[in-house]
Amino acid sequence: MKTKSMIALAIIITAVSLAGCGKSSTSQGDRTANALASYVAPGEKDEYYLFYSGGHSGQVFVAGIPSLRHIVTIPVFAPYPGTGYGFDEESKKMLGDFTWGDVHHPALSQTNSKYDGRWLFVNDNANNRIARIDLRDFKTHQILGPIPNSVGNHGSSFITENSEYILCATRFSVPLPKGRVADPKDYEKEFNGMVSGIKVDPQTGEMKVGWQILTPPFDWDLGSTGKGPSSGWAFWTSYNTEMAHDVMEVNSTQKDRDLCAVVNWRAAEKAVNEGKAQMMDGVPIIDPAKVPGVLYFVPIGKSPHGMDVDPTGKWVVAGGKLQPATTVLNFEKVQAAINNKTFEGDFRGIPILKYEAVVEGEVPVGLGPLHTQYDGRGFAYTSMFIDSCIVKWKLPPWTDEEKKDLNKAVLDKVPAHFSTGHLVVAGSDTKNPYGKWLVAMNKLSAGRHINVGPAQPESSQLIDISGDKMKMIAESYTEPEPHFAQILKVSEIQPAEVYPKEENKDPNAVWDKDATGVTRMGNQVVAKLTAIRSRFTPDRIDAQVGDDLTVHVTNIEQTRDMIHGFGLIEHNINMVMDPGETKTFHIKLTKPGVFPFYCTNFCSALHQEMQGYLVVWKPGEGPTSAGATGATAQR
Ligand code: RUQ
Ligand code: CUA
Repeated sequence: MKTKSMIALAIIITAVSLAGCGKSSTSQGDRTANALASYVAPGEKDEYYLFYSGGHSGQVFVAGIPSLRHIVTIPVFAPYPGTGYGFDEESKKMLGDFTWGDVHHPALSQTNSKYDGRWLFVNDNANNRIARIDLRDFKTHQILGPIPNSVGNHGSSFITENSEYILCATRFSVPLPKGRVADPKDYEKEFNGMVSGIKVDPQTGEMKVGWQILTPPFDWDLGSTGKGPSSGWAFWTSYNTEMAHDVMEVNSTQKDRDLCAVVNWRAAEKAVNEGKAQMMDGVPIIDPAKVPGVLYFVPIGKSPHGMDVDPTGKWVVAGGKLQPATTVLNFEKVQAAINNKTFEGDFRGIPILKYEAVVEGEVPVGLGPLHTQYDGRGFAYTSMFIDSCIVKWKLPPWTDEEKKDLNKAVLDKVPAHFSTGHLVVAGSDTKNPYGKWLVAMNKLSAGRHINVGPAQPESSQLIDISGDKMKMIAESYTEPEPHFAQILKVSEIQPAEVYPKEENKDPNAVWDKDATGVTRMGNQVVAKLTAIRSRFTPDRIDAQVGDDLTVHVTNIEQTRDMIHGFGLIEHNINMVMDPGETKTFHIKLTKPGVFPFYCTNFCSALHQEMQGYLVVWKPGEGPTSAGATGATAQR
């Protein structure tokens, strides 16, 4: 979203008036009331989880609401020594060849358009992946991708009403399939974008690529999925309907309207089942020009960004980045226009719905509207990047007076600091939002915090939306860089307290001293250890230079939060095992020496004593026979 021109514009405007929506002043009485509203006293707990995407940190941050305190980081696309993520074999395999990702839009799993508390899905814009976090343990359990024929997985991850699919659209177009090369000068002819349906297993949450819809080379932007009357549909804005390939900030902003996508995903699924797809790189691809009814376009002004379906499923609101208004589509009119073929032409065989036939109105919310959220009481809240504020406005149906002048539908503005990107209202994308809280995720904090040098943190602000007027309550800072977020009521999930011993299916788990030890087969050395306060058993591993060493560590605690780590000196290894968990690492031993290993997670009064030795003998030296090396541990 941070295009140079918008940043430049924002900086200019920020300099002129730091608060585009007027000044906020807080009286002593308000300060006290606001402090109390977000105060969670020692020993008390927050009411909601806030799951922030972590942007190019590759992670997901969990904070509490109303305190806005950061509680935990869930590593997803980048190693995180804090939980040992990316060091053991399983998480290393999930990360593949990548050590970072760009997380944008988290989506909680839904059943019947309500959060069902099972999974959180997040997309990686950079390496075209989707990850699944299980809310039972707040850990990443699957990373799917890179998705074939998909480049720039930004318009993602939008979940359907019953978590049937994660829907994704490409930000970038390239010659397809991946690996084919063409000159960007031939962009219009040779490049394509794609909409992907990622199928989610209803029992396990396991994702696989279902099908894809080939699109013209527009840059797809943000989207959302339908419900109620728009059930089975999904929507994306686009920028670059101009199909420019260079000097984008000028060349892709020529037209007053860009074409947004209206996708019938159930029709796409049906077409694939009926054999109407062609395979490309192992995926069934639908050409929407040949399969009518799957894709339609609708023109929206100008370089739009967010496109958000309201809780009733009737209104779809697009933010016009470069137009000072949000455009409200009426899905019933969209449906009628499709049925009556009220088109204003086509683009490469894809019908373009007539703008006047499907738009309910353009609401003059102000400068730089990006994303819109809903409280379920008929009100919409739009983030304003340039005006730096949140605008509350009324959804249709509008009175005649409001229709004549939609300024009258704009009800309230509250300044945000500064340049708001996404915002989230609790439960906005469900059919029954919780309402009450809104969090503005601001791109600039502009020194509102203690000085931390040239780079400044991102700012988040908590706004109470329960009354007629919005109330700015609190602010906090995060690491780079929250984009979207999801809010879930704490009482709706019951995360596990430990991994029960009987559920540990790892074939290399050991629970008894007798099963621990070190064995050798040729140059393969395998150590099976237990960890419990405050010792590893065995606490000595002997091997030789040139050996392949595999170490399995089982934390045999069954007490919550009794976590042990396994850090190995000078070998870049740090595993962390939760109670009942087994983890494995594998290394080739290349240097002789005695390398202490130790518990990295402070676990007990004798945590420091929780240590042992990896003795790497020179070739031909030291104990080599099976069974000999673990003997010292069997005390
Ligand atoms: S984008 S600031 Cu990645 Cu969600 Cu709109
Ligand atoms: Cu175990 Cu520290």
